[in-house]
Amino acid sequence: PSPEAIRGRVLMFPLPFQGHLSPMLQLAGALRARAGLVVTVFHAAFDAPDPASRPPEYRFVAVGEGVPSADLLPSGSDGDFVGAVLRINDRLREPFRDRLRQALAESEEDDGGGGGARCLVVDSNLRGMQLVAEELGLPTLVLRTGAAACLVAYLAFPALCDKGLLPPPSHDKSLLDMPLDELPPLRLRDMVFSTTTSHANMTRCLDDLVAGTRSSSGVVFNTFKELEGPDLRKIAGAIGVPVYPIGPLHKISTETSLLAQDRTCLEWLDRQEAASVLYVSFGTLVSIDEAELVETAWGLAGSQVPFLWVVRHDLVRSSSSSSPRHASLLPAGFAEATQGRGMVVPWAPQHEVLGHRAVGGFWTHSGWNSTLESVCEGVPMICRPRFADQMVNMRYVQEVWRVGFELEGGLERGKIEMAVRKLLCGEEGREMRQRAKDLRDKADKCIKDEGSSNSAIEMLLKRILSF
Ligand code: U2F
Repeated sequence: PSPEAIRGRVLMFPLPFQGHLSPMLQLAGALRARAGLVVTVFHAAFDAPDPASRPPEYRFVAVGEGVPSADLLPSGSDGDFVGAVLRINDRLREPFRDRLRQALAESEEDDGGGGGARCLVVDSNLRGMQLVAEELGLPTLVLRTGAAACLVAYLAFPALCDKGLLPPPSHDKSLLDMPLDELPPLRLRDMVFSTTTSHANMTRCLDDLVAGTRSSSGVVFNTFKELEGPDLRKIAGAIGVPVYPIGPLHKISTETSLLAQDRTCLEWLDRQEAASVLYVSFGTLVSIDEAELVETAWGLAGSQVPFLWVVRHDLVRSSSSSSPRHASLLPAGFAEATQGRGMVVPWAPQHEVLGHRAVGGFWTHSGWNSTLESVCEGVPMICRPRFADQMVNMRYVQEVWRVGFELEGGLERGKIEMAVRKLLCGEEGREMRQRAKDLRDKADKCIKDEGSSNSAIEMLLKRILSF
């Protein structure tokens, strides 16, 4: 829109990880297209989105240039993301105050009659930034990049601690499989969000997250009512602020990938039969060790199923810090054994891959974006969750929506072969695919004119324009 049509500016602060940044930028795209709102995106200095892929009309503001990334990011091979979230909040809060003051002054001047900065949309993990905005009198909205189911689980965390169930008592491992009557279909083990974070840090992180949702002017969810209606209603009752389920965000707004995609895999998919290919990706943060990589490779080879496998440059956690951490670690003989039937890429155009007619299944780590993207294309899943909300997502995929199943036990080639064949070649897999397609149809409807997500966006825009 021309400057005259600008109806204000929305400030955004995503958590500086791809799976959080993408939905925030998709939300930015939707606000821009639907209501002529312009955006300023604050980002940790170490995570500057590539200038070539920044939409030209957005402002990007780096925060904390002097703070070394090593002080913020998860350290070591075990990836303590909760620790990283706490450090990002602690270390970037002061630098953000200055940047925000400056941005508020600038938007008054630059956005003409547009009404200036209306609010800050903050990732739900960035309570520190939200407090700064509140101090400066700016309304805040919270973006939850996970499922509604995940927030329901987070809300139940303190009560399970009070009951002495979390952290799980070490004397009785069988308790881990205990179903939680108040949280079906979750078990106690699904509430162990991290094995690398102290209980004190986990508690602090979740307390902050819940406090942030409660003190906000509303919570935006990348989900839709037809998928998670009961949990969305529970949340609305529990947190007492408006809830806006406007997903699937990747379907209402396109945003260019921040990483270079290997698009040759789409041509390769064009040559494969319908619903024959397994797509394999473990998202942006999960890593595996060298032995697991070898088992995965031979499991895929042994399944005899065509596959497209994303091996990120940092997927493999190496035992020695000096050894290479990329696809060259694939076992000798693997390329020959899978020639013509398998393709390995460092980063795929995932939305297009999942939407390709040749893809019949997705082996995922059950990150929420991947889960939702799979559901939206009618693709059933093999799930291998590792941490955070991924176990919760897996339980809903398996028990509630019944569009996939967990790969149980460790990564072991025989189990992988069986799981892949069950999903791609068996009757159970076919049924899961059918249920996934039913969900896809619901997802398609919810973003149309009378759809639930479309109405939620209208409500959200009204809210933003009222600030
Ligand atoms: C964190 O999840 P991740 O970022 O590890 O995983 P996803 O939520 O599944 O998001 C991965 C995104 O990266 C894209 C893919 C998803 O949008 O389409 N992608 C791609 O474009 N090309 C590729 O080759 C591979 C992936 C966290 F670990 C999870 O527990 C959370 O659920 C999640 C959201 O909060 O963030």
